[in-house]
Amino acid sequence: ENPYETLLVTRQGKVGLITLNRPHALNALNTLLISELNRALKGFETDPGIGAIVITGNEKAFAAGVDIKEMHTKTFVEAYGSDFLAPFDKIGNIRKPIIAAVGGYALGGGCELAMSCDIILAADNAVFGQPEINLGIMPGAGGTQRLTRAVGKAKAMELCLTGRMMEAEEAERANLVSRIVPADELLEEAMKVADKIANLSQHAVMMIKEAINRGFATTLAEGTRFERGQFYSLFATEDQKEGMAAFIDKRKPEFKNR
Ligand code: CO8
Repeated sequence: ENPYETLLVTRQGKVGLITLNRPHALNALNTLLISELNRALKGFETDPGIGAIVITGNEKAFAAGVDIKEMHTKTFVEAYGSDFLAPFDKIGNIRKPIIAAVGGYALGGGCELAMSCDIILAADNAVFGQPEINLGIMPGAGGTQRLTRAVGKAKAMELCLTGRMMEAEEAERANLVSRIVPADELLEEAMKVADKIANLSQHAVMMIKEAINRGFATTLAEGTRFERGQFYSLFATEDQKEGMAAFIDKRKPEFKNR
């Protein structure tokens, strides 16, 4: 039984699958959805049987932004006082890899949600954009920052300042997405990638995620130093011994997350 109102949450093997489920509103992110998303992510994060997470929407929309109908009457005092976007940041605290499988619209907060994930796989019908400027506001969940780091200043400026939307092909050329797959194969492909990751050594997986993210948040020298420490520490795991022994013995490794 599904305990969520705005999500469908299931698992396949070691992969947790979260499907945003407000199709009548193009999966607009309302307060309930964001809090349920945090709850579902936390559940998978603390579940030792889960090694990777996929977030997806439907064919028409990944998510068309924060729910404008819920947000439009807010005053500055309410917005600032309640810090209503704060729960959004918690997605960044999840240590297991998260794949965004994006079909259709990923706009505003929807694009920001995808960019908060670790890998974006795009269906060939995906559309990305930060159209907030058309509403008289600006991106508020990392759009001006993560988009710029992904696609560079000129394109991020153009997209954020004009609200122009970008189709999958342009998004791939601009390095926003890792690759494009046919829309009807999107979920299957995302699950395959997640399953591959979930069956590797989870210490190494989580440390890679952490090191790449550390590099985004700091300098090259600092990031490299951090990486080196993490690298050495993996020699304390049984999985490193197993992985290397299996290579030498010409067999498949059996990782035990120890
Ligand atoms: N909020 C609320 N409802 C929405 C949203 C949204 N963001 N997007 C679509 N809907 C609703 C529509 O109102 C419509 O509802 P109804 O049937 O009751 O009229 C239904 O979804 C279907 O949408 P459309 O009829 O508009 O579908 P179209 O195919 O004609 O158009 C579009 C699709 C182009 C995607 C269009 O719906 C659109 O422009 N949507 C708004 C996109 C947008 O401006 N997004 C940015 C929102 S602001 C934001 O995200 C702020 C981020 C700040 C930080 C976030 C932190 C979490």
